[in-house]
Amino acid sequence: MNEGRAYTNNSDVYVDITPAAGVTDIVSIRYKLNGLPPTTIAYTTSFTINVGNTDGAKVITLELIDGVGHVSPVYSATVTLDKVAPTGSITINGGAAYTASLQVTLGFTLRAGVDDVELIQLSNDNVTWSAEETYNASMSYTLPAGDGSKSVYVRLIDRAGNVGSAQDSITGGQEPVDIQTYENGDTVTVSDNSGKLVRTGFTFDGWNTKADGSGINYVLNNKFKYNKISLENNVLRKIYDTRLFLLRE
Ligand SMILES: [Ca+2]
Repeated sequence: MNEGRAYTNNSDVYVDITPAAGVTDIVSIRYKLNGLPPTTIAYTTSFTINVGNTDGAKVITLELIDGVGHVSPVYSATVTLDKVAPTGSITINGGAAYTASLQVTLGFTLRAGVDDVELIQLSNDNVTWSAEETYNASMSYTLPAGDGSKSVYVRLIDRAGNVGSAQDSITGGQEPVDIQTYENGDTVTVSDNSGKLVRTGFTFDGWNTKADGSGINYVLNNKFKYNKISLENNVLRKIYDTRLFLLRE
């Protein structure tokens, strides 16, 4: 039944009959679904039973009957109907906004109660999908080459073949590096976006000392005095370390 698989998402369950060697006189099949009154059909080696739309175990018992009314032993098989697609989410590098490396870690979080994901497929464009592979909560992944916003889409496939999906994006590129060193009181000139950090839907507008844009803004060629005490650290370095844009939609 169900080609030997224990789970299905199809209400029409396939039943295949293989008589013992030499048995040629079967004329009918009598089957029951979950103990309900029996249905009798003409003998065939393959047929479907509609098990309805309610998820759960479906126990099918059947007997084979020959031309003179001899009835075989009862044969039984169980298949579990599951029509609920898994739901969950994906993160790239734990949800980081930016990456300077194409080598990232994907993390998957399944919604509470979802425990039947067996396989995944991945895509960078939601069109072309990788081959199915075994689900793990975390895996390494190589983003497509080039700077820019990268998306990873995932199909979460459960044991019955239901498919759920999730997606996350991350911005690729290199943080710019200012190779100069500064002493207290030196004038620092803010550099351009030489690392080509980009984010889809946004235009580069400058730098900010905080990830949420609530810090100090700096744009290209802004000048400021480097002050080790008030800024705690080399400001440029701090700006660059935050790997930020000041973004304007
Ligand atoms: Ca399921």
